Amino acid sequence: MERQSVSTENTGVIVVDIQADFTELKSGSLAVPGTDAQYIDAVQRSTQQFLQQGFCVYFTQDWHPADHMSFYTNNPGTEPLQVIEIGGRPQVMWPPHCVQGTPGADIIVTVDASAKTVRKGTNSRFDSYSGFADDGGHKTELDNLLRRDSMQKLIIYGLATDYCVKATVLDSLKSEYEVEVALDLCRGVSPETTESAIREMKANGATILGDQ
Ligand code: VGL
Ligand code: ZN
Repeated sequence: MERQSVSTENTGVIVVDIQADFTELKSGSLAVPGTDAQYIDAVQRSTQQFLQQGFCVYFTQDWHPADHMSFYTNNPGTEPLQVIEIGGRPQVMWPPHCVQGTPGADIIVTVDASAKTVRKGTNSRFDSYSGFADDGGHKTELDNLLRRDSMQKLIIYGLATDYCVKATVLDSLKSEYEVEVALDLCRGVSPETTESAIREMKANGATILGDQ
């Protein structure tokens, strides 16, 4: 399909948050619908193929301290998925997930060859859906890595379409990368927010592969 026509030169692949806690396969605490063995296999195979074709691959990893502000358990009186305001921003109350050093935080696709992993959400005071920076504006090393590797185009997929994939795509576009979203390798938390995420990514200039 179209994906094969993309030149490996200057094109990076960003695999967003393929972690145990986000999957049904691993009975994760924040399992995204449709993240069964078949889905993880497809991500595994595609990612390995991209590497074999010579693309640079970057993994993002949600990596929260146990006292992270996005966990409903750290905000007394709140329930999972409730939206509250923190620091003037809406914040979804998530079940505890991807706690640093726990099995739930593991990236569950394995590739041979070199791929870089960028951790995010490491500051307990700020959430970070984007692989580039957290809600407080603190940058990760992702943009520096991509520039060091002379990347201009990005192929992005993973979890979840409506949160971390969307935020990473929008920040990529802001940083003037050309972006293709491999939608068949993405799954969303809810149908409504996934639909609007796709519209928003498109409206901001992303090419959506595998869209109807
Ligand atoms: C994510 C909710 C909370 C994601 C991360 O990877 O999309 N969603 N933390
Ligand atoms: Zn998180």
